[in-house]
Amino acid sequence: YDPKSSSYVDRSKRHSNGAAKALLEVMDRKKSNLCVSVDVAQKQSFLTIIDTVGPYVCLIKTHVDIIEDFDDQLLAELKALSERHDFLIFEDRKFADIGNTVKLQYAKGVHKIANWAHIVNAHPVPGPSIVEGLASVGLPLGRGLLLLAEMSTKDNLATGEYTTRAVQMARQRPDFVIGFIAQRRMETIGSHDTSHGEDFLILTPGVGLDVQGDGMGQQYRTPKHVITEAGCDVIIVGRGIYGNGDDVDAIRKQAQRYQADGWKAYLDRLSK
Ligand code: 5FU
Repeated sequence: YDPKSSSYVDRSKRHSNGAAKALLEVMDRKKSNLCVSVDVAQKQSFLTIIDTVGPYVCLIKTHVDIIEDFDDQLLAELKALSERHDFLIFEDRKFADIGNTVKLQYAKGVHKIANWAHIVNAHPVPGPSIVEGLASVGLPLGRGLLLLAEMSTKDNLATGEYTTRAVQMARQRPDFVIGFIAQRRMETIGSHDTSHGEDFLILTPGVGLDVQGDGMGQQYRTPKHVITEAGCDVIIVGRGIYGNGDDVDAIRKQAQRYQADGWKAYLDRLSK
């Protein structure tokens, strides 16, 4: 079994986790493997971008702690947009603490992330206890977790044995860990036999069509490289979509462009 040569919709049937299933189904339904990362500080701008790109994405990625005028109304509007435009929500929280602390950070505080984010992620650095802490909150709500097995930045430390250990941690909780933030497929890592039929979702940041980096360590690859060649599943694009000002027509055009490019890269991979 090779997830790289299987369709998103066929793969949805292999997942028991509701968030993973729902994501693969919406990707198929909307013909989109595009996740837009909406990293802006004002609520109005945040909601306008999401309303503009919503029809073209399978997933919206947030950093809710960036928003200066955050309030509960924003969450209500985000939820409404996710229903209107048919996308899931991924809060890029990058939990990284002991089980008890991440459990509190996930469920409580001002943001109450578990109430509205279908998917969150965590650094594997604390070991399996971080997954247990998050699962105690997320599993009863049908949520899914991604582990950060690799990063997109220059000279990052998530390589080699660290990446292998992240994959081993995921294998211990397949009901909750639905995949990885990574730059390539992970099933063959740790000399694992692919005949196990393992299927991870690989969500990949550091995607751009026009520039190679941002002068602060970010490194960009194209959808063709990420989806067709590296076999990842979802392209995560931020500034490539809204980085040239807040003209909604320009933002819409970029979202359409990345959606088309990402989908073409997926079809090319299937026909290989
Ligand atoms: F885990 C990672 C990573 O390795 N690289 C990233 O860029 C996460 N990101 C996030 O993806 C980062 O926090 C941004 O929210 C987003 C990329 O935004 P960009 O504007 O496309 O560079």
